[in-house]
Amino acid sequence: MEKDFRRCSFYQIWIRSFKDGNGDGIGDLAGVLEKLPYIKSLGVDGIWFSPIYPSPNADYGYDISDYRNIHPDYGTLDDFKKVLDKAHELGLWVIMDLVINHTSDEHPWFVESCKSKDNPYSDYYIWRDPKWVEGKMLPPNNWFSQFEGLAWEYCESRQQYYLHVFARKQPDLNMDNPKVREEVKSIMRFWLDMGVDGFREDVITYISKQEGLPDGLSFLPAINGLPFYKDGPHIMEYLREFREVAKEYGAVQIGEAPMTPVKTALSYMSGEDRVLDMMIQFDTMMADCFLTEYVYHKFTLRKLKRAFSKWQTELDGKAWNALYLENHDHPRVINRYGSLKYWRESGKMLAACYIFQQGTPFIYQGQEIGMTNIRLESIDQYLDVASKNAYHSFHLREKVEKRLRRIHVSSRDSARTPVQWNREKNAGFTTGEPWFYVNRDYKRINVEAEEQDPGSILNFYRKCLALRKSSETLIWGKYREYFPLSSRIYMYERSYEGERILVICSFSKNEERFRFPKGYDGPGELLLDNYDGAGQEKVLRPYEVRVLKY
Ligand SMILES: [Ca+2]
Repeated sequence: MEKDFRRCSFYQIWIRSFKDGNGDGIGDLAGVLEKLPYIKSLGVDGIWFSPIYPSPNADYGYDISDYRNIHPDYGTLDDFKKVLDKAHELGLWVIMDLVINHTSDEHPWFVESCKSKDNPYSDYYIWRDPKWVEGKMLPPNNWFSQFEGLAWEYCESRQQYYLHVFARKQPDLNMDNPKVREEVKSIMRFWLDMGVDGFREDVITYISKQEGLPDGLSFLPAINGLPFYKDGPHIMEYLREFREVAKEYGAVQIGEAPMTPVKTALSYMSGEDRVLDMMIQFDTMMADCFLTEYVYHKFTLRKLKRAFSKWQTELDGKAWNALYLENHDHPRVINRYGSLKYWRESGKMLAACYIFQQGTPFIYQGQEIGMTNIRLESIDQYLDVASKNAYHSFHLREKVEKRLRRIHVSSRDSARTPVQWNREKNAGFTTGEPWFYVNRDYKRINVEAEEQDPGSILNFYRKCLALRKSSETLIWGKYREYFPLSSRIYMYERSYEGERILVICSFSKNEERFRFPKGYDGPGELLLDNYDGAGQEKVLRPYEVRVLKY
């Protein structure tokens, strides 16, 4: 199957909340199999599965205890093969999540590694002796974990600490050990031999740690070790080894790259000898927060536009963008960058504002129907380790209601509520008791209702993807932003072989006057908009989007 990933678009499945096929309240592969025709109907070309491997779920699948199997909650390897075959039959690629910065602490490698300093797995993880200061035992350095407390956990049987950049139950692998890299390649081959089409590689830029593991700046919570484990000294070597395997199979590789500047990203994914095909940057997720969603500030369009345009222009002609506004790590985008009052209008505008940029669009489950953040009443109802930690670590002097409001706008759990399929009990997600809360808005926001409504957000996503697919300009065209200083309107052009397409997006709750850029006289041919009936030529209605061809 010769496909160009640059022409493709992908649908991300976070399986636990996608669709339950056997009534136990947990999404599974039977549910995915049932919904493959729906996914195909969106007009996407492939699926990215967030981890579906056995996992104790300390970080919902991103803590893997067996790389060569399927979590029993989700089915069996045979069930997976059925999904894979059916997806291929429908012309859909299947991309697996490759989580190799760390494993679960319940992975047999780690269980063995803990036992002694001289067993076959003793050097699979990053073990260090304690530091003794005035008779007191301290961790080897001052790094914080990104999820909870310090980045080190003591292990009695080895009398040593192990490193965990994320949760305690996610020990970091020692990628400097060639045996570990052989394991990674063997895992890749296992899935590629089965027929999967590529990998989305979790925090792949963290896998090479700086020698000596030096102390970080102690006043930076959560990320003080970052300079010493991000884009580390041997990262290119290691990624080249993995690339060799991917190349044998023609597999696509998408690297997750938190806090990676665009210049660094280019070093990974430009040129023929690139080690990654695309990278998932975080800049465009930061328009209403600082570094992480848990440090909220008011949404500013100019910050979003700067991030969009930076990646669009810097990668142009050199590398290829992965475009997204939602995934399992971020709250719902309508709550963030759109408006609940103008739910339908802003949901559609947000779709068009990114899908028509240069790059490969990713759509996260539920995004295509405009799912919104869930509002839970107490912190105990939230399940995500990072949300709980943020609640218990930051803004402790504020009232409970205010702290909960912060979690409501920032929690990853909002992306993890069951997909709303219809207006029946549990939104049609399960016939049993759902494992997590269903958003109360499901009677209004669900797939079935939106299927029947030609003006729905769902059908708008279909139109966007179909339009992109049919237009060489929207796939290959050069990107140019107009009026970058506007704080209410985002306007960009894609141009290719004499054709120009202008995308005009309002991020305002009010009507906004606008003018066309120099060189544009008149409204062109309207390819797509999100209101019934034409408005005034030079006034945008709230959250209006127009896609115009010249
Ligand atoms: Ca199930």
